[in-house]
Amino acid sequence: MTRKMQIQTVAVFFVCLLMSTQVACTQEPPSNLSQESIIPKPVSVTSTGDYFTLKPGTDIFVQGGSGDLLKIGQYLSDRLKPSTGYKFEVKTVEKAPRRGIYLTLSVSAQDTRGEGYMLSVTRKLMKLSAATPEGLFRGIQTIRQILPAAIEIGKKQEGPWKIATGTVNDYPVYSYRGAMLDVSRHFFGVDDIKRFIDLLAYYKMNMLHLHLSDDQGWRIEIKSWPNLTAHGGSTQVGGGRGGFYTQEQYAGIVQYAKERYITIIPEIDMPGHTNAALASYAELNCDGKVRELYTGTNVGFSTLCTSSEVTYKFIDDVVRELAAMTPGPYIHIGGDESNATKIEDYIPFVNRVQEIVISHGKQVIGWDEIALSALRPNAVAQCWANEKNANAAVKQGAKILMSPARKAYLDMQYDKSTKLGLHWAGYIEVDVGYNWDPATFIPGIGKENIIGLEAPLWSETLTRMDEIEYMVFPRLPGYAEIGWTPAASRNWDEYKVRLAKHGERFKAMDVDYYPSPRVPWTGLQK
Ligand code: TNX
Repeated sequence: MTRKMQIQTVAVFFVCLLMSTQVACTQEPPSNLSQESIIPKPVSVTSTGDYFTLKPGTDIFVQGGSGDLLKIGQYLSDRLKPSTGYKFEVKTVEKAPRRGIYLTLSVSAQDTRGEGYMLSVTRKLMKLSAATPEGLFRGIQTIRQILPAAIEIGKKQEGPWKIATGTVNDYPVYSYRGAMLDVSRHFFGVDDIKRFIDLLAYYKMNMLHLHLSDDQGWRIEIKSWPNLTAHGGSTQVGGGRGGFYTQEQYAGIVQYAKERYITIIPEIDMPGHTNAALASYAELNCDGKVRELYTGTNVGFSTLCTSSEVTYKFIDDVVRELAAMTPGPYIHIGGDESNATKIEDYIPFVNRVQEIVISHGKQVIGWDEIALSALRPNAVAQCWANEKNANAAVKQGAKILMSPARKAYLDMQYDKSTKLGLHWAGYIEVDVGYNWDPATFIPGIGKENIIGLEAPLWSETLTRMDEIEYMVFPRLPGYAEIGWTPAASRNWDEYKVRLAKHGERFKAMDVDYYPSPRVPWTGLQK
């Protein structure tokens, strides 16, 4: 053997050794799609034991040339690009490609309702089908959740990017699955709202209720009553500088939400919780005297002048402008805690405001107190405190939106040690927030009476986005699951293991969250 040959033999030996260890190192864990931690839990999942892998050349194919589908394809591409560093080109095709990611509206499954979707993953093709673009959008959230958590990191990561093969067949129980953000007590800017919308979308929620006015601040520009924001929006709880959304900014929020198949529900709270308006226009007060701006946190001291025609002209203008910039079906009229309004004034007031909302082509939602008046067909009562009110609403044929404070209020503290938030309705640990069923919560009110559930976040104690996140996570995924997954398939002991795995996703998305001791956190937690 010459010296050259000797060197070659040794080199080949080492290359082989290296290759064999590599094979050992990259040996795949068993693939099991049914074991993935998808929240909300899908209706059914089957596994076929192989892997689909995202690669530098993986493209996203959408069927037909529809703008909606191309946008959804682009949305998926934008989610996958930063961490993988791949291109994910979006291409239109007429029939299923042989490999890649394929989004199609040609669904034949009977079980795929409006928001339902079917995902089929084989070694070469990941096919997502739905009856509507909305269904495809929900299904994309499932795709994100069955990829490694690192897919959510905003910069390039090491792969491999594998997805277990099999099928998911999925659709929601309730059509209204939402959260509320109080931007009145403390103001939050457009970027915060957009981030909130993205987090809702990740858990397949479809409604965002914005509490746009209260005693402490008026947050939406109304062109016919400009002082509402100029003066009424200038402060917030604690006396700091407030803020408001111009109509253009609001339209931007609505559009951003729409692209994520989320409906914005604007609330103007009345006749109580109106000090910001009463401080902006003297004529809204029965005594004609303008009120001082308020920066405290008491409730129940303010009321519009229910006997004055100016009040109804004001409401008509506000609702007209709001309805014109809100494509969603609902206007929320508040109606809660009107302790400064006599009941004999409150009832005709709410009746008349309902007419105004209907005259502008919208459906009424109000807090459960509105059931004290004569509810119009299609009105929705949002049940937060009083079960009698909820029952009265159902007797009148109204539907119920479930937001019971002691289960679903995101501003309630987790336990005694939580620094942010309140506890007037109790402490809501993560399991407490998860363990209930809207369809059995109030005697006499069943699934047929309920449009869904909403988790409200009041902001008396919250001033920054990281504080919002801390109160919202990890409870929000639980509310999303209650709204999506059939009650019979839900179980805390099984859910908490799935939720634990989402800790890595919160970190990847840079979400501040409460590391509850009741959740067996794994992965990056330690
Ligand atoms: C009650 S819930 C309120 C809000 C407060 C909240 C604090 C409801 C309809 N009214 O004004 O911000 O409690 O948790």
